[in-house]
Amino acid sequence: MAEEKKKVKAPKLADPIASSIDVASQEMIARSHELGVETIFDRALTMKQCAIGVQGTCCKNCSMGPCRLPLPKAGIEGEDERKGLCGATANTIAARNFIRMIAAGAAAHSDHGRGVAEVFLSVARKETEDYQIKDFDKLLEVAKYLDVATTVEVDGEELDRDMDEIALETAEIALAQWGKSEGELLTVKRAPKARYELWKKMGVIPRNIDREIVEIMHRTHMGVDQDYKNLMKQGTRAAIADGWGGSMLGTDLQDILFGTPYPLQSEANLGVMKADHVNIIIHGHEPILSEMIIAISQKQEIIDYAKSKGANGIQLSGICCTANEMLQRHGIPICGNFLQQELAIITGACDAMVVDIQCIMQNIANVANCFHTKIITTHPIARMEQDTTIHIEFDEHHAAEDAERIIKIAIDNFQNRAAEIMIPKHKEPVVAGFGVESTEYHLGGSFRGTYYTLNDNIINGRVRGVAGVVGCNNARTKHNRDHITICKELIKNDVLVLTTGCTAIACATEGLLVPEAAAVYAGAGLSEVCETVGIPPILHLGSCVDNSRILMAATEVVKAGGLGNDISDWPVAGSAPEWMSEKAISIGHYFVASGVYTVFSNLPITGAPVFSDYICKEFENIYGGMWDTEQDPIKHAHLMIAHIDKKRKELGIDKARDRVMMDFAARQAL
Ligand code: SF4
Ligand code: MSK
Repeated sequence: MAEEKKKVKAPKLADPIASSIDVASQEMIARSHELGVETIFDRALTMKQCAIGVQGTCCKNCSMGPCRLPLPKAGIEGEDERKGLCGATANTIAARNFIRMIAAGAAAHSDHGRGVAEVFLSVARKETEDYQIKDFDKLLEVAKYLDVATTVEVDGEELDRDMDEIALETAEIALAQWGKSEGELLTVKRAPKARYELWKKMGVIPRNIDREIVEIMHRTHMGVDQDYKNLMKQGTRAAIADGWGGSMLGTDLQDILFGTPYPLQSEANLGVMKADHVNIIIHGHEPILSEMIIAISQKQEIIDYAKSKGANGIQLSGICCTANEMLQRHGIPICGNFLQQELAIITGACDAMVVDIQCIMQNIANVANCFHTKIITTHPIARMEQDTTIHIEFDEHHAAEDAERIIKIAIDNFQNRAAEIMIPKHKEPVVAGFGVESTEYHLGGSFRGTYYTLNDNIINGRVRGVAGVVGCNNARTKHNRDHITICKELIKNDVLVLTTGCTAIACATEGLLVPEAAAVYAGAGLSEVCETVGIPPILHLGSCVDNSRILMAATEVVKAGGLGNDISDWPVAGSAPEWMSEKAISIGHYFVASGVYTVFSNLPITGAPVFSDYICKEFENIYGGMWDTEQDPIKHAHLMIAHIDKKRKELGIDKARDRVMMDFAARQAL
């Protein structure tokens, strides 16, 4: 009886308008309520954050804890006497937690990179025919920085070396970067000389990729490293191993295997799904999977098979970074970013969501159970416990076969759709696929490709500076609001934006990744440059691992001259406004270690003010880059602009912004 009297509480439902700035997402959140399907937007109302965890001062590194050291409401007066059972201070705990996030993020990126290196080695050994080398120029470039000879001397004559030999040696040396027993990570030498020398002086050159991650886990174990500065030294070394190692190799080897991206056109947002097609959404990170699905889905017999089941064709689209990978190399449309993964299923038109690794919410399996959607996991390290999901392990040795099986499951499932589907109409055109090479080409042309044109426009003030705006969505923030507000504010103030990850997808769905956006949103100087060269004011540079493209673009600017000797000298800033993943902390920290002033919406360090001051202030004196936090998106953008202006002043180019408009002769010169 007592139970009967219990009132059943109505679940709290998220307000669609308050949850996202994206109309397609708002429509789908409302639709989820009509259908009674719970999403992350609803859960964010009931699941509250831990007040101590957000301060970064909860330690659970041994079973005497968790020890919780929140900052007292009144602040700390005099000595900070807070201690865990073992005596660990708030600074030690916050630093240990922070670098464990770096370790997890670096591990995720680097393991992704390792997977690509292994496939590359299989290709070089000719163990698989499903993948081939697509970009031989890139192979030669990578071979060079891995110290692989590209020529041989025969009878005193220098001849080109056999490509198969170069590929094999490059693959072996690339893979060795993860675990070699001596020497240093070869890729870090790609940084500007001054940066490399600084890292050497500070003792933060990585020895190999895996070791730096393992050492973080050791040093943060109970009773090991108890000095927040020394802990951050290791955090810095691991972050460099990620950005200039695992991620950089991941990007470069993907370019070798799947092609270096060049600008192309496509569309973005949930509206790219087609009611009369088999919709296959690929979600995750590794293009090893998506490349093969793209190739097989374009085969005539597969299209005919889809037609035999009543569909008009196959529509592929992507969520999260796989979306960026498929977009930048093939123009496959983007379905959405991190917070749209459940919403794509709620359309009722997703016949299969194929996932690999990272950023896949476990709840998609529950949402899929309310529809006909098949969730197909493909990676041995990322399975789901729900028995309604299907696991098809993807392997480079039988990749084409696996891809065909996956696509056929989706096609067969087309007939199981319920009558009522609802796909939002909204989608925007997008131009994506910018990289170090294509930017050089755009700015200098094929015969005199150079970054000098960009430098010149920074020096003359048409382009005030460059910002890398990257990272995730976060259900604690209105979906896409901060990405868009910050990016618009930056371009309005003549700052050219380079973007990757879920920020890039937010910009795509907002219509900011087309050249026409320059005239509408960019300041006069930036818009002149964009219109003359024919580029958008925000350049899509790919996925999360492709943040290494931003590092290399920054290095090319230094090499082109006129803006100092190091990345920390020129007007550049970084941001991740809606971050949630540990990968973002690793990315942010390799930006900082590379000399970039980097602003996040918040960081789990506020409970340890001394440690916080160390990475948010003192770090600039050491590395020329530092962390900062700001939640208000307009203030956030202006912190970046203020830093850009500070660097312009230091370079003595601050007066150049009082310039005249570009005349015809200047346009011709450009
Ligand atoms: Fe507490 Fe120290 Fe154990 Fe952390 S390591 S849980 S601070 S006793
Ligand atoms: S997918 S890491 S939510 S960017 Fe790279 Fe998006 Fe962040 Fe995942």
